Amino acid sequence: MLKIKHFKKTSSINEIKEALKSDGALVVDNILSNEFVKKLREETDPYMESTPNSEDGFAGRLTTRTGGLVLRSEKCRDLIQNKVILSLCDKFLLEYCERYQLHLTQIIRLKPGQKAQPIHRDRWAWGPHLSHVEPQLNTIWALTDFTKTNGATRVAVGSPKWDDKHVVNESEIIQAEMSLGSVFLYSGSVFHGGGANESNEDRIGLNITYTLGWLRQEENQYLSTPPELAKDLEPKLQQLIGYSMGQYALGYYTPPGKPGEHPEIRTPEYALGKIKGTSSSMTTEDIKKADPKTHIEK
Ligand SMILES: O=C(O)CCC(=O)C(=O)O
Ligand SMILES: [Fe+2]
Repeated sequence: MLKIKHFKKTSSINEIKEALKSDGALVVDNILSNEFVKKLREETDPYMESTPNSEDGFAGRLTTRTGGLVLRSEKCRDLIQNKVILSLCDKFLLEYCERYQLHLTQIIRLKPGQKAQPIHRDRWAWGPHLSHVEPQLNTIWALTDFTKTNGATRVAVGSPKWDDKHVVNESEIIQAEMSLGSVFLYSGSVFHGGGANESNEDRIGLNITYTLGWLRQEENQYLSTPPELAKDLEPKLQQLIGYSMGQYALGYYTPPGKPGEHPEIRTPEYALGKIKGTSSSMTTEDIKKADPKTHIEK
């Protein structure tokens, strides 16, 4: 019988990582208190309520999707930096990159009557090019209970290695039921989709996702959180949203201006008014590769 593994916030990160790798999806139960979720809802509900329904069948015509949450919600900023999730990102994503980054923040509200979303892999956002790496770690924080009837996410447990052309059968799908304050974790490679909301209430989840530092982010964080606003965020968050080098050579810029007005070739931190921003967070390996002398055989 199909089963989604459930963990506690105190479970071993290695065990959670192994489940994420093999099954592609799992639930960590009851991480957030009701009080935390209430505060988060107070911050974000006004934005959610004024969001119109999405306009296509994939995003959901009875679904609202509300983004830009780095600036809109302090509690969302806390969740982006949640210690359990970031420790898992360290183990799960650093296999394929030197730094990972925030991919998107989005409140997904399935209204009553919303049909099930087509089954897909989130890594298809980049097309079919990434079957050889795991590009993504995803969370959906339950801001309401997620039940079979209100549209708990449908997932093909164990599907990360299936061929892209696999046509997923109903018998391969199970729903990620969880209570408010729990989090559904899934990879970029697992087949999944939002469920059908056959209840009378909204199903609300906060989707926060992370990706490799050398890939393009789904939500353009530099436009959602421009430098003049990003400069007041905590350093860890600035780094996660992209105001840091992706790895050696990825993400530098030259400030615009008259000849000689600004220095050349700065790291993104410079745009936040930081004095740092002159070196490119090179790793030892990168330096070796960059210096031809290190390739001379002794
Ligand atoms: O809302 C959900 O349960 C999943 C949504 C999803 O997979 C997506 O929009 O890519
Ligand atoms: Fe998805």
